[in-house]
Amino acid sequence: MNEAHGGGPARHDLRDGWTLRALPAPPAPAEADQADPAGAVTVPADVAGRVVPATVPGCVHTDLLAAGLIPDPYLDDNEKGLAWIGRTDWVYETTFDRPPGDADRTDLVCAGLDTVATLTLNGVEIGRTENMHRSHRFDVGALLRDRDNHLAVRFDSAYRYAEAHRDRLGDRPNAYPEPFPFVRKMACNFGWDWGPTLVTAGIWQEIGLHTWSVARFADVRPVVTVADGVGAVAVHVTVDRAADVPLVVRATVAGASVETVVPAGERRAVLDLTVRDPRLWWPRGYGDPHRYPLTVTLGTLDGVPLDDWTRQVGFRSVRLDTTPDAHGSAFTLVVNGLPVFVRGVNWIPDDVFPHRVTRDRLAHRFDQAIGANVNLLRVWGGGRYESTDFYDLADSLGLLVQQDFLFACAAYPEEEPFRTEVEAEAREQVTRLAVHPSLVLWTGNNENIWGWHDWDWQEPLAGRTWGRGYYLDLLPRIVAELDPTRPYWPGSPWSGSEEIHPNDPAHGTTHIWDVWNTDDYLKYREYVPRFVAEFGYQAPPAYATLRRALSDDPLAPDSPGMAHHQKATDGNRKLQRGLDAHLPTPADFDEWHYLTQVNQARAIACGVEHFRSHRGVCMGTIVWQLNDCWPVTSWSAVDGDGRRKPLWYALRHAYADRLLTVQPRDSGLAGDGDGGGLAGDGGLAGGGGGGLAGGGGLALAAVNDGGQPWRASATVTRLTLAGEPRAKTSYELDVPPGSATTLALPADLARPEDARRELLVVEAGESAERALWFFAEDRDLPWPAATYDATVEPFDGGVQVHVRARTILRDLTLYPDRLDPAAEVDRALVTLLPGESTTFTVHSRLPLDPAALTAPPVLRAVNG
Ligand code: BMA
Repeated sequence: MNEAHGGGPARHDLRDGWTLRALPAPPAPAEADQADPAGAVTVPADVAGRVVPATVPGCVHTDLLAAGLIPDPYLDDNEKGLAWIGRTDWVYETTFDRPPGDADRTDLVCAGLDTVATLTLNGVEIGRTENMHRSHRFDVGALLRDRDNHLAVRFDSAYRYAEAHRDRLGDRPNAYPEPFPFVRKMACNFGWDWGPTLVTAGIWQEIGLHTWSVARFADVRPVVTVADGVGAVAVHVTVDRAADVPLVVRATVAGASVETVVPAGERRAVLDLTVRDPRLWWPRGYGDPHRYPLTVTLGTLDGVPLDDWTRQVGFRSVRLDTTPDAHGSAFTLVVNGLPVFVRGVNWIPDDVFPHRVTRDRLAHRFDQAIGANVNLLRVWGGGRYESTDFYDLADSLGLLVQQDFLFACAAYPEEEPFRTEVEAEAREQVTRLAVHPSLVLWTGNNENIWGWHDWDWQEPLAGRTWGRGYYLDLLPRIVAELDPTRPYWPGSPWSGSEEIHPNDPAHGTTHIWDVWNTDDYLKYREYVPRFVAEFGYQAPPAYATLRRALSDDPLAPDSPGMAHHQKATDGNRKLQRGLDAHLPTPADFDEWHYLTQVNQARAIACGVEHFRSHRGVCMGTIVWQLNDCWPVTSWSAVDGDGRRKPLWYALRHAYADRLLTVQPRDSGLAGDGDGGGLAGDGGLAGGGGGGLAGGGGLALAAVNDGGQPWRASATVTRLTLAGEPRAKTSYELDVPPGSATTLALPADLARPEDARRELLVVEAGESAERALWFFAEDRDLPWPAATYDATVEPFDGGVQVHVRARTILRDLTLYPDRLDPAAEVDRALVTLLPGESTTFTVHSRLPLDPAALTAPPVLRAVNG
């Protein structure tokens, strides 16, 4: 507990002494039982009636796990045996003494209850809640005694609540056979195509007592703008009162200060501050994310302090440019007047049990995002409104954030109690998050407008509500009222108007999922979208992650644990389809593991490099997905144990400021970039297209997302797999900041003599990583068996593995986690030509066996 100091307000955490117990099942209507046998609950004998120590914030699953009453839900198929938890009612209880002091008011403040809760203090019911995404406050002073106050929070089964509303209102179409649209609770808790079904209950955020007198801040909502070198902060304040007296509010930022009196009887005030020439908050890659502390205080006329509030604000402008043009209509994020190409990743809850996601864990994950040259995180709508730690870290790092409102992949009812809950939740979350400069875009939902159009919803809906009123009316009104400087986009995807198909790539944002579901990844090249808000490709997690989570012996793509930790429809068949199209047939599980990871990396690199080569028309890509919430085969770049897959390394390359890439282009497209000059000295003028007939051409694209012009000499060499050059041309690159340019390659480069035995290598000195182009698929190439010399050199904290290629080595990757689960390596997917060398730096505290480190399955290439 924090003790009260003086007579001022104080907060007293209630973290101690909590216990948890399962309640006997309420009598179920006989009919419902028959209709839904899955709904039957059997609490195991050793849990029934047992009082279990509880952690707050926390949840039932993690308490039962800590007490040794359930196995770890993330291991093997333990998930299956735990479905009863979400169908059981639970009660959390604690006792506490009255906080010291003689404050006017004592409130019980719950930052987050998951979800259907009834609160009782000293035997008196003080409130009910039914929304995980809201906080709640109860005036409890009159019920408190000096000692041994008994607080009970009963959680009714979220399933029973949701199913009852579903039965009352009528079911609606949903991508998953679960009732999550009928309860305001994290949707993916009910299972997703990357997540387990573990329906939680508990006090998932802080709970405590707040003592205060006279008045307190109910909300402080700064609206921060900057224009023509002048920053403005309009501080909107709402107070709660215990006494009807005049109040003084003072706000201070960057040396500017302003004070106002809130007269007796009034609850609101707006204070306007002006800051001349503020330092701007810039996204990563554009400048420093400078912030200023904003302090707002509340007091009486005679100077007694009552409340205070401090946050870091940033001066920056943001808008969406959606101007119609020859290609459709744009979707360009403009920050401080500069169009930003979004190099994004989608973010899901980093753990099924969100209280386990500490600030340190977020900081590590953000480091991983930044390390992959990411500049935006999209907080996906099936999870949560992200935490204050999340946003504060993003603010401090200059990472941009897009936050979805919490609706995903289903039709949502707009009837009560949902309409009221959604409105209250949205008002609270917009008010909480609007202060963060990193937040640049609100989105109404994930895929629900698309679903209404394309997923056969309209007939079964038969005119029932599905969420349209939220996305196109309620939510934009709330954002316009409470957060008027920030853009709102009704859906992901959304094309800007109900007249246009919501997933039309030529307008607004698009999700590209046909590639993973039905088509080959080369199909990415058939799209030139304005902004890709989701596209993804699966791979299994790291080997060490699999070995920690699964006891399968041996591991196989379809061994029981692997199968259980693959949640996507036909996931393994889709992985196999991708392998068949591109890579040699894996001989065993280790090869399958490596090749599926390589294929994931190549698929996403193919998409990103293609989309970036169309910079100007396309202004953003958000890869599905950065992270995982447990150990699973998924589209993530970082797995559920936090280990980076090869995709992470591929993203670091594909998302670099300066990107060289070879792209197939019909001759008509050559030179179609959005500016810049790339002059060939090989007898071919930029944009000419040379003698290449349409359809068979290749172009060199150079993309510059840095702030400086990119001037360098680039060479393009056509050579054999044995490294013998066949043709070579040099170009002078001159790519202005924020642009891409393409140049058709001449026939002597673009046309191999033997497609199966040649490749192109593009280099531009130190100014960018090199680009490769193979003329045939790996599965069709006559690879020489990989031969190399490798030496291992220890240093304090790890080893360096030097590899010198004797043959070509395709996508050479080192997996030190196979020897030490904690080991990490600095590079992956390195292609070496004969005679070339590379060094892998491995951080590990264990002595690693040099022989194991330099041979498969730890060190391996496509060709061995
Ligand atoms: C989209 C996402 C997620 C899903 C992913 C992979 O639908 O919005 O709902 O996990 O595709 O299927």
